[in-house]
Amino acid sequence: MSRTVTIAAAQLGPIRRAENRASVVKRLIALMREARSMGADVVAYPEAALTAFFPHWWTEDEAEVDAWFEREMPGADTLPLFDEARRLGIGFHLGYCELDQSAGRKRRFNSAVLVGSDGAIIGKYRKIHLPGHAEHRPETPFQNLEKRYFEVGDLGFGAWRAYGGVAGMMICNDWRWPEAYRVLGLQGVEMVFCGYNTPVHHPAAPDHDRLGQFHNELCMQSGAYQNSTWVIGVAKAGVEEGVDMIGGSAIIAPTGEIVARCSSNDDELIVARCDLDLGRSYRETTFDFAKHRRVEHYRMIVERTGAIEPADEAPVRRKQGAR
Ligand code: CDV
Repeated sequence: MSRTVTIAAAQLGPIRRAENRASVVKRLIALMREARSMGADVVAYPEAALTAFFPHWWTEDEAEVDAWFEREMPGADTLPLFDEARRLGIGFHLGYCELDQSAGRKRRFNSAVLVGSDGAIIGKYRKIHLPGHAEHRPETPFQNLEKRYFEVGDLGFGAWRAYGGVAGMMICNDWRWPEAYRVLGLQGVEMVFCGYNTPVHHPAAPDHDRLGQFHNELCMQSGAYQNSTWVIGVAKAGVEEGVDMIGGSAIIAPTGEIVARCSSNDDELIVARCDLDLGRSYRETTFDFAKHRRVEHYRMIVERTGAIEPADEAPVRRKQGAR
């Protein structure tokens, strides 16, 4: 029996700083309806998809910071998205900023959830690789204050039974790190969802600017190929409050080939029929991890140099009741 899942990537154009959640959720629902009408089983949205990308601005006002975050998922503003998914029978992946109080103190994360076609949350991920800086840099045209506004995610790189296969998540800067893909690959992941907000300009290294789109595709294509998985990269694109962000949302096959790519810097949908068995011929030959990886040698190098940490090889978390 063939295992195909039709996946849509819903790129977003800029979100205005003053745009409220209701307006953004309307945009997300319009894209979800379009995705369903094109036969999609699941639609993926970008990183921090509910607001403008506020880590580009410095503020010391706690209340102003908190206003960018969701205290619950779904909450009153996002419930219509969950209801519409259930009504249409479509799953989704959503990046958002999470304010968590469960540890007895306020914690803020850059998070994402996988939601089933029944509207139930299947899994949650909290971004691990937080780029940028924590201190105020008023001399730059915009800032990358993720280290100020978020804590490092504490949930690891999980994988879940979802959408007829095994799905994992990472968020933006994570995709530049092969370890992130490999920890998912070790869990047999077949689809990796990754939302991003990537500015064209890199204030700390402007000579990288011309390569932004190339690095984007380089990371997604090598991550897909080396781990025999589909990768769904979804951008927030266009000029958002003066910050020009790359688009180029794409769906990449386990062959490493891009099978669909956005062409605008606005709200735009791309759809691909993804054969989840396509990765098998790579997983069982070139990238048969059990046969060909040389973990003992990697460990030896790690122990000798102390340069890097060995990867976490946690087993896949199987969610009861998930497809
Ligand atoms: N949102 C991100 O993680 N953005 C980073 C930028 C700041 C370099 C990225 O890796 O695309």
